This record gives sequence, C-alpha cells and structure tokens, in this order.
Amino acid sequence: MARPFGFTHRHPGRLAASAAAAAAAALVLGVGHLVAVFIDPVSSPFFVLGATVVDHTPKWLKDSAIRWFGANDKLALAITMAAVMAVAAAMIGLLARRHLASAAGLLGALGVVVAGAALLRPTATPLFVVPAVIGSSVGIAALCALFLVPAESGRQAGPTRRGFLLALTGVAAAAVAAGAAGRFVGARLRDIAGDRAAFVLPRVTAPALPVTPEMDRVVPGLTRFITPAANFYRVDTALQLPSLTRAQWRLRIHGMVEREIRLDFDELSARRAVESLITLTCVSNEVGGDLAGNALWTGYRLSDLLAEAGPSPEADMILSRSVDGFTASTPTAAVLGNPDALLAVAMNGEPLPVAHGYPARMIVPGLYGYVSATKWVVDLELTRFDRAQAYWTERGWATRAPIKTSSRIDVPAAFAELNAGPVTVAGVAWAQGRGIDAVEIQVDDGPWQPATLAAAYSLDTWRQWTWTWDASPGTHALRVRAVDATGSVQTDARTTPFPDGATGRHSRVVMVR
Ligand SMILES: Nc1nc2c(c(=O)[nH]1)N[C@H]1C(S)=C(S)[C@@H](COP(=O)(O)O)O[C@H]1N2
Ligand SMILES: [Mo]
Repeated sequence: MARPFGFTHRHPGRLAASAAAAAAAALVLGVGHLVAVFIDPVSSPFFVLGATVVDHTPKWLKDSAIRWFGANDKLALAITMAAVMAVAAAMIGLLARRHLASAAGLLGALGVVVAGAALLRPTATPLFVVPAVIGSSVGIAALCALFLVPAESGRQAGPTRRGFLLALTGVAAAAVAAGAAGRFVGARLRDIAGDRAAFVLPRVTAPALPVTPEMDRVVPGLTRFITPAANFYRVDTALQLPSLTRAQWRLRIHGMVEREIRLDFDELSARRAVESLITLTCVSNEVGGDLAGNALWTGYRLSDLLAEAGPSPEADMILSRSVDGFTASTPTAAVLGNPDALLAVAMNGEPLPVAHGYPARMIVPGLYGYVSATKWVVDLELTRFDRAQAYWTERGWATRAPIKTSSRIDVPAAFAELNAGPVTVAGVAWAQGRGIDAVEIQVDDGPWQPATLAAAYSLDTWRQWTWTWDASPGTHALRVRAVDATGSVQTDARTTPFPDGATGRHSRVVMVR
C-alpha cells in the first residue's frame, strides 16, 4: 500500500524481521562504541549495559556465575547479554512488521534507558549520553530503511526480497565495521603499551631482601614462590581495562587533611622508591583456591605520601578511588603503621601490567584486595568509617577484612593415582601480617604431622611447604592446616567467602596402588 510520503511498508517473515531488528540493534552498539572512543570508552552502550548488569546482579547470582564460569565470568556476562538482546531484537522486529513507528519508538526508548544508565556510571559526565543517543538514532534510521521501500520499487515483488537481504547484510556489516573501528581507533588513541614500554622503573633506595626460592625447583607442580605477572590472578569490576598513561595520571589526596595534595607522575617519581615482597589475596578465594599471588612490588610508601597531606587523627578510613570509579576503604592505621603499604608502580621488576593497575595501584599487606589494593588509583580521600562506604562494602562485604590463615595442597593433584611408597605432598600457606610458623598434614584420621617449610621471607609472604608421605595402597584423604606465628591453628570451621573470607581446611583425595 502506498504511503503519502512515497514509501511502502515491507512485511518480511518473522525470522527476517527479527534479523533486521537485530542488525539495527547491533548498529546501535557498533556506532555507540565508535562514538564513545571520542568521549570515554566506558560510555560505550556496550560497556554501560554490561557494567550496569554487573552492578545490579544479585549476590547469589554473581556467586554462582563465578562458581560456574570461574575466570570466564565476563564471557558468561557477554553471552547472557547477547541472549537478552536477541530476545529484545526479536520483539522489536515482530512489532516492526505490524507497526514500524512503535518499533522505532521502542528502540528509541531502549536508547534513552541506556543513555540514562550511562549517566549513572561512577565516572560519568553529561557527555556520556552521546554514544547511546547517536547510536540509537542511527539504529532507528536503519530500522526504518529496512522496513520501508520507496513506493515504486515496492511494487516489483522480485527485487524487493533481494533488496531487503542486501540492506540487512549492509546494516549488519556497518554494525561490525563501526564496532571494529571503535576498537581500532580506541587502541590508537590510548597507546598504553608504548607508554608502558617506555617507563624506566625508579631506582630503589630500600631494596627488598634477595629471594632464594629453594623449593621452586625441588617439587614439580608446587606453586612458585614469586608468581609471574602472567600467572597472577586478576579480579576487578572492569569490563574495559582502564587506559591511563603516566602523563594523564594524577593522584589527589584530600578530605580530612591539613593540605590537599595533587601529584603528577613526574612529581611522584621524584620521591623515594622502595620495594617489598607481598602476598596479595582475594576475599573470594575458596578453600584450596588460587586467588592469591606473591609478587615483588616497587613503589612509594603510602605513609610518606599521606604524611605530606597531614591526615586528621579523626580520619580512620582512606577511601581510595580508581579512574574507573571502583572504591576501597582501608583503615588509615593499616597504612600509617606499615612502611610496606605502597603506591606501587612495578610488579616483579616490570611496569605494572595494565590488568594489574598501570600506572599505579595500592598494595597494603595483610588486607584482602577489595579493601586495600585499588588498581589504576587516582584519588585518596581521608574520611571516616561512620561516613563513607566503598564498592564491595556497600554490597554487604565486611568493612574490616584482614586476611585469614590459609593453606593449600598443590601436589599431588586431586584424585591422582599414585604408587605406594614415598610421595611428595606440597603446597603453600599464608597468614599475612602474622606469618606462618608451621604446616601440618593429616592422612585420613591419622595424627597431624609437621611439614618442612621453606625459609620464612617475611610475615607478609606465603611459605611453601613439603612433606614426604609413605603412601599405602587404598583411597586416602590428605588434609592440611597451618599454624600462624601467634600460635593460632587454622580453623576447621567451613565458612563461605562472604562476607569476610572463607575458612576451613583444604583436603585432597588420592588413590594409591
Ligand atoms: N580499580 C580496581 N581495583 C581493584 C579491584 C577492582 O575491581 N577495581 N578489585 C580489587 C580486588 S577484589 C582484588 S582481590 C585485587 C586483585 O588484584 P589483581 O587483579 O592485581 O590480582 O584488586 C583490587 N583492586
Ligand atoms: Mo578480591
């Protein structure tokens, strides 16, 4: 039927209509992603949607996602989002077959919702609406172009179908091209790799003690004393890694201080650098889990930096903030009283990897990462626990979160089939701030027997241990417990990571022939 303005409405099949709407929706994301490059990468509708979902996912669902998908939880998120968007696109497509204006209105409304969500991101500026607005405008135009044909060609039945497929392919290709261009241009605009490669590490005035990882080579499969950066666990809320060059980086120290301080990277580099070996641990680590790593951190004493600002004695909390809006609340005392609490710029003698906080992050021995280890840190606010909360503490995790005494069996592997006779059992144990005094192993219901510990490096680093077991045929359970340097034995009581870290003893079942 001819329209007054000379277009006819196509009525493709249901599947074709859904595909057309999906292509239009993809164009919203692709164009939005490209536009966001010029505003702020995190204003991309794609990341806005993902981050909004992550922030509002209920804890139980997030926990199951992490349990099911492990480190692939971000992939799981992407797949879930793609599925939800496919459903939304199908709805828009089916609507467009009957009433194009309503379908366009629905797509526009979704665009407005995304623009609104963009404004709620922690680092948002008013410009954050622009990618969603431009993206959805282009998407609506594409949707109309797909469902309308100039009146004349609409009369020719043959070419219409082909024209529709061509147009559909064109829109889908444009969506992919825009998204890819966004990625490419984005990477060019923020050349972090180059900035990182050019970073000459500070000369350290207080070097850490030399490391002699005596057990590294002795036991195959045992966790190495120093965790290579490439194997170091990564935990953060960033869907898009922040890209901050040293030239762009600033640190502001403010709040309950005598004088506010602003430092750029050159000014930071003029200060005295130190280094320290510290085992970092995530509160989400399950008993026997691998969310812990030990690295040599190089940087600047946080206590010195804070002293320059003159913190008020009433300020019992340091609220640190990353460039992407993550926050952590650290007890001021844990930093002022500890010369190893660092603003770190290097890990294992290399500039921080981008995923681990380039160009600067916090490291505070003895506290779980979510209350101490802010990566890409740009802001330290002195405040009080009765006034402020941080990202995870707002979500119910404990405000005070010292790391709990833990021990782990690395070898033999779970359900390993072993030969009877001498078997090496080995692993690591940690109790940052207190130190590990002993590790003990139990076979089945037998007595606890002392393992051999690698030399203690410091209270803040884990210790490797080994024990030689005279294995007898049968199925056996091996269990480990640590004793910290205050004499406390690691508890047997099983608790979940929420709200302040898991407890319980790691065990492994093995088969001996
Ligand atoms: N900016 C930022 N810093 C962060 C986080 C985050 O989500 N964003 N997560 C924290 C948590 S929960 C942990 S356990 C450590 C992990 O540091 P890693 O990824 O270098 O191992 O970083 C902390 N710092
Ligand atoms: Mo964590």
